[in-house]
Amino acid sequence: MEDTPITRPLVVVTNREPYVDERTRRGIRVLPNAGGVVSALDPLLRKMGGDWVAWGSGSADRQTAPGGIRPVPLKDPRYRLHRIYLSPDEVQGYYNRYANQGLWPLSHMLIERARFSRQAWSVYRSVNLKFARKVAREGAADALIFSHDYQLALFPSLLRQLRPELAIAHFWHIPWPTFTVLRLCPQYQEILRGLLGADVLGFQTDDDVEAFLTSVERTFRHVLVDRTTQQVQWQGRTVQVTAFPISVDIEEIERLAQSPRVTRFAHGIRRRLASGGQQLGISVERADYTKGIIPRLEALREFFTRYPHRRGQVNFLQIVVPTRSEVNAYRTLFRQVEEETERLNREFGTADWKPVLTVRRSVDRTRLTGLFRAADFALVSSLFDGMNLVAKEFVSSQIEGRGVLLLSETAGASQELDAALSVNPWDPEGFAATLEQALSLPAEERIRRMQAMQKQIHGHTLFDWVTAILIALEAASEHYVRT
Ligand code: ADQ
Repeated sequence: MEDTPITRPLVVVTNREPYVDERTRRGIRVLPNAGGVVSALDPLLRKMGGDWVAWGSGSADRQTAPGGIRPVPLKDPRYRLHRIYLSPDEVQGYYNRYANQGLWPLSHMLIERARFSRQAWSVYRSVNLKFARKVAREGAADALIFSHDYQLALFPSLLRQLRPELAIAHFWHIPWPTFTVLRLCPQYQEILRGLLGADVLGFQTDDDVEAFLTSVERTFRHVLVDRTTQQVQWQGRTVQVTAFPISVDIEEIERLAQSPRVTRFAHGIRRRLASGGQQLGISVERADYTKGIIPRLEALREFFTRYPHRRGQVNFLQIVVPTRSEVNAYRTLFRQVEEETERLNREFGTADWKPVLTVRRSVDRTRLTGLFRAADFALVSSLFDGMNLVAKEFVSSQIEGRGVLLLSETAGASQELDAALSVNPWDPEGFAATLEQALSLPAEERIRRMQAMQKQIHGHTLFDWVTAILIALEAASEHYVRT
């Protein structure tokens, strides 16, 4: 990556670690965590050096981290990964229960799925404290602390209590719920107090910022909230609350999309799934109920019913990777997706055509980019989504510009990618009609829309995102009087 304007030491704090070391029969295997946050922060830390604090979840994690510190990379280290080890009870209470069964559905406003308990809350709190103590012990006085997401909502204020002078930015990757929904969480006041320990609080969209500021105003009547500057006066400090929409490394994706390997793969896929006038559609996600997979299958049923001439003309490839399988709701969803897909295929499929093909695992970057490049359309049907990086990855991979993006109105990405065709996952008939419109779009129109979205992403890359947050943090932390 290009030169970074950040000069102070950086400490990144996340729930998931960037590299998991797993014991296998053939020795230790390093599994990189391929999510968007890691791909933004790992190159930055490799360049700047620094520290990353995260839960050490791999079976060989202790072995590769003497004294809890694992150099990254192992040979020729550039930064230090500090691992926090959690007991099975801690993982259950903090991660599976409070974070994933409580805050996750609540933030996505799927309240009937949310479950809270005081017992899980107390584990959540104690694990957040464990993270805060670790950083408090080791963070340099001038460090920039950059913590993340709903698993660590209490971390900023817990760290602030231990080390009041530290500069802390916290980024919330998922939607912020409306106050009416937020207050259903029995601990919502503590969650707000926890986050307000930061100097900079980042959200994906202006709507999230607005919802957060409203929550603060409604909860703490005497606290000053300035809508113009997006600042909250909190316990003698100023908290800057701003939207920093996360993005992708579009240059890297374009390079990969143009590589001979991806080109060969993409051509092969088109020969198999998009020949003779057929169009190839794609969806990629973790099997999560927020992604609207079942509503999308309903929309496809509607589509093949209303537009029978499209039968045999569309191949739809859904790539769903199982996720959070310790949580019941996720196992059930994965089964439902299988059942619904089979039903659809039985209903419309013929001897030589299946409307929906399923890949049930994680796909490597080369293949994923090849599939995105080869596709004629992508369906992003989230019920609610903080941003949705898949939408941006699809656009970045589309070097021929043949693809059409159908994007849920309620995904954060829809606020930036306005040349996509928007769909409402709750409206199967409308969704089906928009898909029909997409398939009929002339080539020039597709290219025009795609180029507009690519231009937008080039102007707001993943590195712009990191840099903007850290610059805001440097600026914000100069304001208050250090104690
Ligand atoms: P997620 O809910 O995980 O992220 P998303 O933003 O789409 O959703 O990111 C998923 C990432 O995993 C993408 O990079 C995607 O390519 C990859 N991925 C998904 N399925 C895959 C598969 N089968 N094989 C390989 N890779 C796969 C959360 C929030 C989002 C927010 C991000 C980042 O829920 O709203 O955009 O964090 O802030």
